[in-house]
Amino acid sequence: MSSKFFDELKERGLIYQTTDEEALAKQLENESVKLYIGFDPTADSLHIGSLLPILMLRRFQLNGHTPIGLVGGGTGMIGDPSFKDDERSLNTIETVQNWSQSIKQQLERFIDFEDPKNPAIIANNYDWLGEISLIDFLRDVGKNFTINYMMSKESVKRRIETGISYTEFAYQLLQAYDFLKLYEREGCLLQLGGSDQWGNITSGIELIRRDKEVQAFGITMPLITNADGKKFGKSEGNAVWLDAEKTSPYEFYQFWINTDDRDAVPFLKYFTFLSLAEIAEIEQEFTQAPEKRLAQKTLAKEVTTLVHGEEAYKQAVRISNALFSGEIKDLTAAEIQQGFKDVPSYQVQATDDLTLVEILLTSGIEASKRQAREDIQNGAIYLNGVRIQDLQYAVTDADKIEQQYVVIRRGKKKYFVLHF
Ligand code: 629
Repeated sequence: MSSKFFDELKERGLIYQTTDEEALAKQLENESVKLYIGFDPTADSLHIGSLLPILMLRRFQLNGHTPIGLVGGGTGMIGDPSFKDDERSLNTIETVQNWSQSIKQQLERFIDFEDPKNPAIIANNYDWLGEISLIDFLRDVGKNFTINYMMSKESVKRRIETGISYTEFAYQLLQAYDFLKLYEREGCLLQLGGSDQWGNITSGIELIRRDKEVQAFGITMPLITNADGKKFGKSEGNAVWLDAEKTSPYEFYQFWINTDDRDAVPFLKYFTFLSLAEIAEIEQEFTQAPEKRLAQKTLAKEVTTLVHGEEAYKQAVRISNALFSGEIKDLTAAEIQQGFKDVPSYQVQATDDLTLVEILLTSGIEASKRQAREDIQNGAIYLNGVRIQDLQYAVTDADKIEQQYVVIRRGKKKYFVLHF
């Protein structure tokens, strides 16, 4: 028995491991299954490392199954040791609860609660982990697991040698208990996670089997790697966040546009809802003319629209084009802020109009008056994308984008932003 949906997931490269694949594929084919993925609040936003699992929830929902987004308000108080080299420091309950709230809101944007047939569910494991007594936990959960079983997990093996607290060691039982609770409360029979979650997921399946004599299932997704061997999800060393305040839609768009040629097609399969047939067409055009970057452009369009919406995507394209061509005078102040975030900026206190030479000097763009004049005369200075060679040029309100910004360029691509 195979399932078309499950086969497509495999073809997209989204399946790393499963338990009892045959029985699982059969369930997915014949029934509407409830499934969950957990997200621990370890920051005030999710980053693109969580995007693949989030989109998985949506893929299952689009195929008639019911996704449960679980916020780890309880497990976030403990810290998952899976494949982590070091013990985590504990966060305060206020912090974890604030972060849980943000993460809940982010998850809610990706799954549909209004679907008449299989509306999504959101849950927070603090609701049960915050209440269970230690005695109940040790009797009802702990008794089902031997220390030997818990220590045999790849995810904690390394830490057994280097050191792991009792607290973090117990984590897998908390996650196992969640799966049992979601089975009891919602009839949830399937848990998904990245490949780092295999050990925790199988502990839950084990608990449900022992406690309920029911077969539950697990699926893990591959860890995304870059063809160039760099860590996926980092842009200049920083995480790429889903929160627009932390990573602007323009930066987000740039991250995807910069995808290596070798990764672009696999990423279309992982991160978009385009059909495999549509992706095959794009791949064909892309192979014939990689310099047109059709695969990257499609990827950046789809993912930016998915995460930040159509308007933010269009704005990101406008900013990118403006920066590429130097035609920036039609950008809005908000677009200048996004596009020139990492460019040196200078606060200019101008009551009167200043000449361009004076501005270049007071902002520190040029070291001397002589150098400023020379650069202007040589045609190396651009104001809002327009070359200025007039030594007497005065910067007036008419030059200020929304009364606030003037963008100076020296040479081909050295940018400075003046903020009035
Ligand atoms: C309680 C907590 C559960 C089930 C899961 C969890 C969270 C889990 C975990 N997951 C990672 C996280 O929260 O730590 N113990 O950052 C992260 N996850 C998404 C993917 C992941 C995983 O949110 O599963 O593999 C990243 O791709 O690392 O009852």
